[in-house]
Amino acid sequence: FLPHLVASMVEVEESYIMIKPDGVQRGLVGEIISRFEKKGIKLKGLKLYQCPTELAQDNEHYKDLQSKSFFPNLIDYITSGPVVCMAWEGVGVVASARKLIGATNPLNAEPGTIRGDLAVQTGRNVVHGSDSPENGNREIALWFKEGEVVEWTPVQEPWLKE
Ligand code: IDP
Ligand code: MG
Repeated sequence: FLPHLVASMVEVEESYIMIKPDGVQRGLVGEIISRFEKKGIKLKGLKLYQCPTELAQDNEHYKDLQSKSFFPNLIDYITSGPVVCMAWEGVGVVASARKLIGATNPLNAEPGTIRGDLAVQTGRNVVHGSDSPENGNREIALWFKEGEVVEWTPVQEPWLKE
């Protein structure tokens, strides 16, 4: 395939991005949102939310991590203060958001990524991003209520897509 053909096959996806309590407490909300905004993806949902402990424990969100030794700490961490819940849409947004976020362990995250620039520990890695388009849809449905995700057309769209 020619690169432009491959690029045109990547689909419009949704990613659930969440600024974790450390990002909010450290005053990094604007900095983190601006990195996604500048990339040219579309913000469709945004709210500050205090996640209740019961919800975090039963929540489908971290279901695959329930058996891990760090799970209780993860629940304490994620419920320790408000988080910023976001829904972002764009072509290939799931993978591109993960690249902007960087590796799970901030010590392995490249400079220029959010975790590489702004964090030092896996247990305080400031931001979450969906790991597949399926999980993007699933997590947005989990964290947002009906009517909280907005469909709209940014005026800059012709300047982002040819
Ligand atoms: P990801 O956030 O990069 O997708 P996952 O493996 O899905 O990484 O883990 C989810 C979250 O669980 C991580 O972002 C981190 O906050 C926490 N976590 C993962 N592994 C560890 C660990 O070994 N110690 C403490 N926290 C961890
Ligand atoms: Mg993950």
